[in-house]
Order: sequence, then C-alpha cells, then structure tokens
Amino acid sequence: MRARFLFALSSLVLACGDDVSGSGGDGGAGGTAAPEPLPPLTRAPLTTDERLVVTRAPEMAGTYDPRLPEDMDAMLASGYGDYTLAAGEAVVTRTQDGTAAPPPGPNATRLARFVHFADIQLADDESPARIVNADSPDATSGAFRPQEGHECRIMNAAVRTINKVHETFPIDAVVLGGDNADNAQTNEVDWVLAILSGAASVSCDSGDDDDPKPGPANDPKDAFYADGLKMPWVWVTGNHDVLQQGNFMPLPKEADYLASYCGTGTRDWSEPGGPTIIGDVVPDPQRKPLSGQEVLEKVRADGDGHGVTAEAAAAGRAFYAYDVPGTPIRFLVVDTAAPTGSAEGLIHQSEIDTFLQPALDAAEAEGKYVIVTSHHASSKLTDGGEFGGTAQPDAVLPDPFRDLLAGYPNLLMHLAGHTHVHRVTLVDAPSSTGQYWEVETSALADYPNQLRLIEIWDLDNGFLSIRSVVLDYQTENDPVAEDGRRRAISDFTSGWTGDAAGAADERNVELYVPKP
Ligand SMILES: [Ca+2]
Ligand SMILES: [Ca+2]
Ligand SMILES: [Ca+2]
Repeated sequence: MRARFLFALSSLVLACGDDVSGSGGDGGAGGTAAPEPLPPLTRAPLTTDERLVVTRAPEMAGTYDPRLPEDMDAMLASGYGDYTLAAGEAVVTRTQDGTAAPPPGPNATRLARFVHFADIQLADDESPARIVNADSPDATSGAFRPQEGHECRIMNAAVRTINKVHETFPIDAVVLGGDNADNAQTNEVDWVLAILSGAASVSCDSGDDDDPKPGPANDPKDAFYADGLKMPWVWVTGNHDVLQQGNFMPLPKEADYLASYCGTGTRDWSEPGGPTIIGDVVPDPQRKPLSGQEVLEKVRADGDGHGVTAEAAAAGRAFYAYDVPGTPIRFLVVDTAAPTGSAEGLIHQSEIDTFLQPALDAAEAEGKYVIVTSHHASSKLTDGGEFGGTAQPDAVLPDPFRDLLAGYPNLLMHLAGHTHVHRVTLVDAPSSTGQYWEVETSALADYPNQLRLIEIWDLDNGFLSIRSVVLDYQTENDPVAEDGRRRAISDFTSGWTGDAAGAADERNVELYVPKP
C-alpha cells in the first residue's frame, strides 16, 4: 500500500459571476480578462464503447525521474505518455454465490444512476509544506506526481465529462470518495468547491502569479472557467482532507504552511517546467491549514451543503445520510479519516452507536436501500496507531464493522476509495450469515485517472444489481488537461507509480444483490 504523502497549493477562487481579482491573476496575460469557457464536449463515450489503452509497457523505475522537467520532456517526447483508443470492455456479471446470474425479468427498472469521484488529491504544488523529495517508486509514490500541477484541469475535465454523459444518461448525483484536497489547505478546498460547483475563474496558482507558458489558457497556472457539475454532489472526507500529507495533524504545523522556505521539496513555477526545489518560496496566506470543522463548514456553506449537516460541521466529522432525490437509495456517509493522525482508517465505537447503527436501523425501517460510503474500505480500519497516529481505545476494527454491515439485507454495498485501485470484494462477514459487496474506485489523481458510473437496478428476478462502468475523462479542446493525462500515464510507464486498473471484473461489472 502506497502512503500518499503530499502537500498542495492554492490561489484565488471566485464564485460564478465574480471578477478575477486578488493574488494569482490569470497567468500573466494582462491581469483582468476573465477566462473563456471551453467549447462544449461533443462526445463522452463510456468504456463499454471505447476505452483508453496505454501503448507502452511499464518499466522498472530508473531510466527517468519524473520530478526533473528535462526528464519529463524526454519521456513525453519518447512515447511514455502515449495511448490509443480501443474497443470497449463488456460488463461482467458476478453473483454472491458464484452461480449463473438469472436474466432480468420483464419489468427490470433502473432505480438510480450516480458517479463515484474518488481521490482527486487536488494539490497546491507550490506549497512549502510539500515533501516531494520523499517520493520514490515504491513506498511513497504519492509524494510527487508529474501531473499534480494539472489536477485542477484534470478535475475540471472530469466534471465536463460527467455533464456530457448526463445529457445521454441522466445522473442523479455525484458522490466524492474523499482525499478531495491533498493537504487540508484552505486554497485546495476552495479550488475543489469552485471546480465542482462552478466558477467564472479558478486559478490554481499560489504564491506568485506564474505564467510558465506566456499567454492565457495554455498552462496549468493560467486561470480557467469551471462549468461545475449539473447535478447534486455529496462530500466525503478522506485523510488528506484533514491531515498534513494525509498523515499528520496539520494545525500545530501551521507555520510550515505559511513559511517562505521549503526544506522538503516543492515546485517552482517561475522556472521552465516547474522544477522541484529546496529553498525560498513566496508565502501565501491562502495555504492556511484547515481543521476538520473548518473543512466541513466551508463545504456546508457552498451551494446546497453537499450533505454536510450542522451537526457534522460542528463535530468536524463527516457523518450524514443523503437520500438520492427521487430514488429509494440512501447514502450513509461515514468519516474514516483519523483526526488523531495516520493515513489509515479510524471509526470510534461511539460513532457507530450514535450514528451508523441508528441510521442503518432507520433506513431499514423506512424501506430504503443503503449504500454505506467512506474514504477507507473495511480492510483499512485500524486502531489509529499506525504511522503518524495515536491508538484509540474504542476504535472499531474490520471484522466488527463488517459484521454490522452484513446484518442489514437492505445494504447494497460499501463504496470506498483511498487505495487508488479499482477493486471489488465480496465481504464474507465472520460472525454473520450475510455477505455484501465492497467496491473501491481508483483515483482521479493517478493512472488510470478514472471515475465509476454506477447504476442501481431492480432486476425483477429476485435480485437488485449494482452496475459499474468506469469512465475516462475527456480532453477535447483542453490541451492542459491532456498534458496532465500524458504526464500521469508517464508516471505509470516510467515505474514511479503502480498499476491500479484492477481486473476486468472489477471495472465494468454488474454485481447481483439478493432483493430483501
Ligand atoms: Ca498564473
Ligand atoms: Ca505560483
Ligand atoms: Ca500561460
């Protein structure tokens, strides 16, 4: 398991209709002109119809170092970022007992369609709180990503793709997977909200206003127009949203975030290619780290609040129920980030007693189908005492958590992120006769940079089903997002990050669930 050590940076974020102003500017292109919206996408094929296939086999790390601009340029020039578009991948059907899936009945009905949008890890890549020199091809491959400066544009491209799919296949809601921001910074969370909710100008450029490629709309430090999602979206907290590097309590280290010197490696976009440096940086108050309460207060203040209740914001813990409008589907959002530090998952027994179990009981009594969603999968729940953390006496470990969930026949699945891998597990709870599906979605931050489009069906044959099709983001007329895609592929083909694409039956897959 990779520890995802990262820090990020910021800049200005404006609500729709606001003028560009303040630090950051618009890429040195004259200062005040608002960025133009991109032309609408003309297509957004599902991976059942067309999929992106990397053309170069991944190699052992060693030939190139993606942190070096000259190496990155050499990789892109020699095909490390190349891909082709291939025929689609069929949906594989899986049942819990392994028997053949009965065909749908004549009145099979789709109950809901939503997108799982996990591990964006939107990073202020100029922050002095970053530690890119800790990156390596193995244990800490998330400390640096050659595409990290491009993640705002990759995320914006993903939003545009979801909106395009929505025109053909209406989407009820988008559910985040946590690790939406990378380093619990104010500017990072502001960028996430602006890109998801829409903004006339977003500039993911902290410190000085940099313009690595002169002129507007041609580099990741230029301001851009954010369309925003055309449907409701729901916040889920991950360890990177509330912890320094996803591992450490950030507020005691506030001075590191606001400093004018970085001793652990960050990026300097005043130089060609944004080389990594140790040395002086331009400080930026928008890098101030946020507490769990402050993160949720910001989310709650944006738009419809994205599921965050007043109680959750006050507690700084993202526990809430979210009913998908017009459907019998209820998400129970569970906060598994450890406020006491550590990248691994933590739930207190008190949170089971006061939120999760009563919420499961209520949903069952109301006839709702439940999707429990959290950043960490059950296998990542610990006592909180892993690296960076403190052991908690009332931590809930994987088996009791699985037993709890397996006791509810109206539970459709547990949906998670964090591992950056497409994975589907049939959980066989140890002390229960029940089974349930646990579904993990890969990260938008890393190759394969995908989302999941998920449908819930009543198959009219005694089963419900969870139908997942992974989704590639589209970069038509969006050269900065396309540059980000190729950098992410290069990170994979150069051996600096692992293969997270999962098996075919963990990507496009229909999971049968006995109807309660
Ligand atoms: Ca700029
Ligand atoms: Ca800057
Ligand atoms: Ca520019």
